[in-house]
Amino acid sequence: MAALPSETPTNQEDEKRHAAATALRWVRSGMVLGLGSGSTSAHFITLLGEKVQAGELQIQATATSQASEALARQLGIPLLEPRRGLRFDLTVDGADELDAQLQLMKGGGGALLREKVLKTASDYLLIIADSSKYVAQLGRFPLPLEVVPFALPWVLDAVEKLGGAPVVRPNQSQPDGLYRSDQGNLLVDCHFKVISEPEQLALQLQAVPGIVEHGLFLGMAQAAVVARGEQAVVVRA
Ligand code: ABF
Repeated sequence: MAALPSETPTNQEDEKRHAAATALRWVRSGMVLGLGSGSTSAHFITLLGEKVQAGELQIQATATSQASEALARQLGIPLLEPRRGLRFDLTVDGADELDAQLQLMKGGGGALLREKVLKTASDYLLIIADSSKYVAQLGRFPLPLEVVPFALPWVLDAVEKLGGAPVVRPNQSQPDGLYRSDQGNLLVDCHFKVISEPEQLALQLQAVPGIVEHGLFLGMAQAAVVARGEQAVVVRA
């Protein structure tokens, strides 16, 4: 695990902002960008919007969630609709956990499907995170799954057999009290506590019908900016 700077107490929001600001160094005019989701990505989108509005950057982008899309639109970032052949020079996104090998746990914000779709269409994925996300081993954060509603009972059985305690994500604002993704599917958070074989677990989850996507992003990120206090450490795969 790459050493992070000193153990002084840090402010998580300042770190998110710092990581986001550092990520702007990767952006060049003319790029087509994938815009991530979550609060760290929101800082990045906001800072990017300022550069676009100031005429300092000419870019186009697609967002990984309706929330990020609304923010980007509000900031005047030119948006591209999904289309055949669309590729991204760079996608900047957050994570719930990342380890020294840049294995990622993502989806705590519910955007894992579009995040993985855009990552797969990207030449480069840069993760931005505060120091609390940097872990020795994935798993303390519950692994999110996007699940087709019809398949839910059997998915819950399968997750339990794999050793994860599944919890269907609630949302009090929904009529049935359950969270819905941008695609209208359910989210299931799986408490594995420790995921010692992420590659194997990913393959096992991919074999379960009805799981649309899981939050393990393995071998996908080229670099991460992890902010600790005023310092930003670049972790490379
Ligand atoms: C998103 O960023 C998700 O994959 C992940 O859940 C979230 C992390 O949220 P935050 O940046 O608010 O900690 O990409």
